[in-house]
Amino acid sequence: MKATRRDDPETVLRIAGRFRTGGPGTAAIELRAGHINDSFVVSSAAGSRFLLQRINGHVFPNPGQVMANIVRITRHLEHRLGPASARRRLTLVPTVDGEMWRETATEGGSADWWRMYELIEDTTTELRASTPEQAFLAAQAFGRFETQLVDLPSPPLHETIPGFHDTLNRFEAFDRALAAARASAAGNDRRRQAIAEIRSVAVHRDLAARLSAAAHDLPRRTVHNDCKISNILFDRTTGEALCVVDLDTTMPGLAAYDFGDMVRSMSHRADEDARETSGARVDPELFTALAQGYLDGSGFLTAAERRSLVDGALVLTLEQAVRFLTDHLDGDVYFRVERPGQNLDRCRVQLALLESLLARDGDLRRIVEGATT
Ligand code: GN1
Ligand code: MG
Repeated sequence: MKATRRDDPETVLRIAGRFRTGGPGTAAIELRAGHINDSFVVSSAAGSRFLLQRINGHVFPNPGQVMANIVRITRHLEHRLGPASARRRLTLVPTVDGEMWRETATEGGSADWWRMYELIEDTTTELRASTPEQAFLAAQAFGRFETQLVDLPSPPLHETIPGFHDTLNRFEAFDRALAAARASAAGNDRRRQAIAEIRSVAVHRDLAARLSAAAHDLPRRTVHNDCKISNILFDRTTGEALCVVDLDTTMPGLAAYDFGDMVRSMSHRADEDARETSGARVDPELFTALAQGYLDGSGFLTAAERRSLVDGALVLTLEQAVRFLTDHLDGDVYFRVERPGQNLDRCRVQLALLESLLARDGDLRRIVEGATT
């Protein structure tokens, strides 16, 4: 029998054929986007294109809950935005059996979980905000997305990754990774490469409790939880921020998580995995655009939530530094890497940004206070 790679186009097309694509698939091309799931663009003979994704079962312990959430979110957005809004929201493609996802068995005996979306054509994605205008549009789109979910009928969405933004817990996972790294030669090599970063996260550890300490004052809302610019589709012609994508971690959380993620990913000019960190400094113009865009799009924040936004930026940037560092120590098992040391580079970018956020803490708070809604 011919040996097939797990993801050769034939295999992917066979899986795509189990979804209602209106005709056989003619091509499947892997899209190297995101650090977690595997994505393929599938073209059909009828000329439509689709996004087929395999959910990472190591990261999402319960893919059924992920999909149950996404079914609820996409239906709610369709209902709220109306039938003419197809480019402004994700649309799941059902399987030929009328299910919203499909499970396949792997050679190792475990299961793969697949889902398909209609591809929204004539859009572009960005890896970082190139202008304040773009940062404003992205932040406004994430704010609007939260607004659209304010009246999502109960019950609350499933917590697809428990404790996702529990920063104290993230530090505990880091402690475990550090202890485990000390116990092996390869682990010790990785630890030695990261001595400065290990020190730096220890220095800032007190910040980890900042949001949880204020949480009694902060309403839990349905938030996106991964507000980076690459999760927005921009219209290729008009540049409009059309659609928020990546709904896997949309679940109950704090507005400060989302704003914090926007700042950590869009308030500076460094790529997430830049090898040198000079661009990882907060740019007040980008930051102002983010605050204005988010406040404009969300429009529902309480005074306490508004006061928590800069703390969100500090905590989320630190948390992401700790997550990348933990994965470096673990041997790159969580975030996809293309080269050795990439997670350590990612961690360095976050730490450099954190230093600059801390240095301008007072300015940033004044910007948020002064931002008009
Ligand atoms: C991961 O898969 P992707 O690239 O959308 C991660 C986020 C991180 C982000 C950093 C489930 O998102 O939490 O902030 O990378 N998602 C998960 O770029 O861990
Ligand atoms: Mg994501």
